[in-house]
Amino acid sequence: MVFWRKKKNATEQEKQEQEDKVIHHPEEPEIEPPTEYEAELSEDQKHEIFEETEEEIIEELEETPVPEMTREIIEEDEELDVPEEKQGWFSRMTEGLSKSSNKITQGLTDLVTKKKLDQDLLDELEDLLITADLGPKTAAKIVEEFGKDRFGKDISEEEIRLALAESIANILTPVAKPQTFEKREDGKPFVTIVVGVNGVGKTTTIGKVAHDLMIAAADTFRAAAIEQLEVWAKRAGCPFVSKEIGSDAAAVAFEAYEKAKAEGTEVLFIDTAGRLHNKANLMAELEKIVRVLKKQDETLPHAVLLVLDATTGQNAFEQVRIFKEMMNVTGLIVTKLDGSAKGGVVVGLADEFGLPIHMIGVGEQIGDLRPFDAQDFANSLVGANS
Ligand SMILES: Nc1nc2c(ncn2[C@@H]2O[C@H](COP(=O)(O)OP(=O)(O)OP(=O)(O)O)[C@@H](O)[C@H]2O)c(=O)[nH]1
Ligand SMILES: [Mg+2]
Repeated sequence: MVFWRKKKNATEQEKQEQEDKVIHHPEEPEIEPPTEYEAELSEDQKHEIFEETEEEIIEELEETPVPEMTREIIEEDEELDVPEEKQGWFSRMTEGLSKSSNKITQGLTDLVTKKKLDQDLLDELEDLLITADLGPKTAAKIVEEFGKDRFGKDISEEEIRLALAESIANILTPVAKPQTFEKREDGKPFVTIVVGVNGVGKTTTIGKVAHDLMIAAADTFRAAAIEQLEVWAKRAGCPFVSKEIGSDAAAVAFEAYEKAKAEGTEVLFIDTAGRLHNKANLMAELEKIVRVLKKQDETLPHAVLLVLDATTGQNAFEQVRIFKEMMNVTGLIVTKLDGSAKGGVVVGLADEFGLPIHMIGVGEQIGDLRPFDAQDFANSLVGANS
């Protein structure tokens, strides 16, 4: 029998418990592989995890309509007037970011009652940026830069807004790197593993980009998760690899890579579970996927994308730290900026980690996931025009 024993190093244990909380949201039921833990789950949980029918999944997905996008339609779209398309996306992003930008713009209006820039005004501006989730370090840096040449001078709200947009764009520009899926010279598939805690939008994100690629369901914990991805794959018309619930996630990755190679697929996306019980389980599973892929080709995976949910705000920093410890995270995707007043977190993440930000999600439809543009994002966030 195994007894739970307090570790000698209590701080180490506390750290682990803290990290498990970040990995596993406290409101989520604790879920382990069904073979060992099924008996401990309530009927409702069992239904949610194992018995969600295809109809229920489709119904859930249909609440977020997914346009039928074919390669032809995308190419037609690309040939259309670019500025108009860009304008369309910009207004969608601005609308999506409105909760975050309202916080900043309303804060600015309340703040600028005086004309001269003094220390009080700078302090208030710093507080405002902190409440907008940019994080204390980044807020201090922006405010310091802002105050440099302007201290004691007259200042208008518009001037502050433009200066903020510029500072934010300067922070974001080095990390704004749309991911390109160019054909590899060796003719083998470009392999991307998608990781992140539960519910951040991994599966949906893969569904949104899934054109001309193959996707593999290496989240083998829930039947619903596999079916959810299969529905997306069918809609996107791309090949899909999965195994039954409870099977080895690394085996799915292995088989998917073999298949992608044999079929000459250019890009393979591997979805992973976020819903694991603790960091140790998650780490073991992700490490195994990587190990198994590396056996096939030492250069695999070519990318590890960490998906973050903007609504979690400052918690996203902790998630990046933990996942960076576990994997060689090559880039970030930030989702749910539409439902969040915490869009400023993107700026803090860029400043703190310098990891490429490839895409952002401002809604549940395919067109709501787009390459990340620094200047547009900065302008949207502070309510400045493009
Ligand atoms: N509003 C909004 N919702 C989103 C966005 N991206 C994903 N979602 C929704 O977030 C929910 C969770 O998304 P999933 O893709 O299932 O998340 P996941 O990371 O795969 O979750 P697990 O498989 O449980 O780890 C779904 O209802 C999505 O429609 C976004 O950019 N905006
Ligand atoms: Mg998923």
